[in-house]
Amino acid sequence: MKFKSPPVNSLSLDFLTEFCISLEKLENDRACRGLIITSAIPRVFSSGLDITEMYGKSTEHYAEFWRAVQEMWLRLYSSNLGSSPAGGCLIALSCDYRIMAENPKYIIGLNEAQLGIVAPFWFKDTFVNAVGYRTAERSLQLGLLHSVPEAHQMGLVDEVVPEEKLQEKAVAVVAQWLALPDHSRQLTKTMMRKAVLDHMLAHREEDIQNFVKFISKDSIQKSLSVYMEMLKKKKS
Ligand code: CO8
Repeated sequence: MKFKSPPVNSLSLDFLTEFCISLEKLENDRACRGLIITSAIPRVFSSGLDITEMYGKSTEHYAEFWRAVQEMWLRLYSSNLGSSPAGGCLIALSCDYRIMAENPKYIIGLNEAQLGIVAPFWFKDTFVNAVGYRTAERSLQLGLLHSVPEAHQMGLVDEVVPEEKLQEKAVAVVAQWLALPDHSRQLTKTMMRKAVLDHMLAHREEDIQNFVKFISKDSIQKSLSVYMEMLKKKKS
């Protein structure tokens, strides 16, 4: 699957809805056992959640958007499909294996704190499960975006390859994962991830209410507006 939503593959409500539909179709296709997620846009895998969906909209819209973000994670984190290497942090973290292209400009991380917002508990759990508690704690508190060598060293990405080798490597990794019987791979994955998935499902509605309440606050809307301005200024 190649993300292609210019300019920077922001995860808007439409994008997330289409992503979930495509994922469901692939899950139901018996011929498809593994999925590689990459970007069709040069230089960017995904810029993360579309900030404009969290800014200046109605509480109903915030609730609908947040449900779609939850749905994307629930589907991907529990997906029966095989490995899905890519960049872009939450989506990548929900995959089984992450391959990042070597490039001094590339960055990856959960930078919510930099926007004046807070990574929800299930983003945090997914991150902790990948890199360990202490590393996640520091990275989340500082809202760090890590360079490629740093991300590799801390285990946020599993492998680094030259850009032109990305697809070839991803195909080789999928083949390695699919060499195992599906049922043992899937049951092992469920064993490793079930607690985190169950925890989120048990608190799903509460999490939507929390998001809507938090994002609707004037102070948080102000932080997002300052951040968006900063993004635009950086450009000019
Ligand atoms: N949402 C909406 N618009 C965006 C986003 C985004 N996440 N990222 C970039 N854009 C816009 C830019 O403002 C710019 O718009 P315009 O053309 O109108 O000026 C356009 O996309 C292109 O962006 P750039 O010029 O910055 O493109 P570059 O190629 O130079 O850089 C980057 C690409 C590195 C991706 C850069 O755009 C960037 O750093 N973006 C911000 C990424 C970010 O901070 N994302 C975090 C979003 S929050 C999130 O995902 C989790 C939220 C959890 C919520 C919890 C609440 C409780």
